[in-house]
Amino acid sequence: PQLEARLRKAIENELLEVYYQPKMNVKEGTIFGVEALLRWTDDELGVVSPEIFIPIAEETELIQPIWEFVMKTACSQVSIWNRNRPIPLSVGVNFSARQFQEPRKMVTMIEEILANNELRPDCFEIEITESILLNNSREIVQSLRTLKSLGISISIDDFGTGYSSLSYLKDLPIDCLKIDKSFIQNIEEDYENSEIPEAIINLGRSLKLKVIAEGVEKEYQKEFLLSRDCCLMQGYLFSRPLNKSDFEEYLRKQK
Ligand code: G
Ligand code: G
Ligand code: MN
Ligand code: NA
Repeated sequence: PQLEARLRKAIENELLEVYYQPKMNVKEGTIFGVEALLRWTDDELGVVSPEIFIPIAEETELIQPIWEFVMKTACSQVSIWNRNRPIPLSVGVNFSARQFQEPRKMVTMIEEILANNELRPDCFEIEITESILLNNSREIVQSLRTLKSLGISISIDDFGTGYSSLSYLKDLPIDCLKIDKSFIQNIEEDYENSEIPEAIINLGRSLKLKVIAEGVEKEYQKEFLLSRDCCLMQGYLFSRPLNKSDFEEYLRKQK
């Protein structure tokens, strides 16, 4: 309850900030997109991890204003960055199950926010976990199809850690699998423990889905992924999530 009250204050006082982590095409040596990640620095508590406050926000109605804040901030920011780029960046936003309780409202709001910020729908990506799809009500499936028809991409976050069946991969309009970082971090220097990421890469290829590896920290993990022709990566090896100005600096250095 105390944390909830502070979170409420933090939203009012605009203490939440969106950070950006680059998504790399390592083969081409380019950044093709970013993931928006929320950060909260509280006056008294210091930095509070989203792993702590997102679950609290989900239990209350606070997840809605938080989601709208991340959506608006990230979409307007990436739209501005894209003005100076020959190939636009895509932006991935993490969605929680709560958004899918009112799927039609969610779709309307996404359309509105993209239009208001002049962000192309094909530059927008929603990141959802498998658990959201466990409840594949007709309404959710319909809303995913609508999003897809608008040109929006749908990525499965933390792929491989849910306990869901794989049948949804064929039935739903999924574009991309994000290999959970735990699998990538287990890959050792001699490529020991690489069976699961390898299997996910092959699964993605068979189903014609994009596959991105998360949590790449070591050069040899990158080399393993490249050797299996998985070129899309995200992780501290390339960059931590950065605030707006640090990310702009990072973009400048890339040129
Ligand atoms: O960036 P970090 O590793 O601290 O994030 C921890 C967890 O919080 C991750 O599971 C991440 O998906 C989640 N998270 C970060 N930002 C957001 C957000 O804006 N919305 C939601 N729903 N989850 C987020
Ligand atoms: O659950 P989701 O994939 O949305 O959250 C991604 C989380 O992983 C974020 O909290 C982000 O800060 C974190 N992260 C990103 N890259 C790395 C990495 O290379 N190593 C570790 N340990 N965490 C990472
Ligand atoms: Mn994510
Ligand atoms: Na993840």
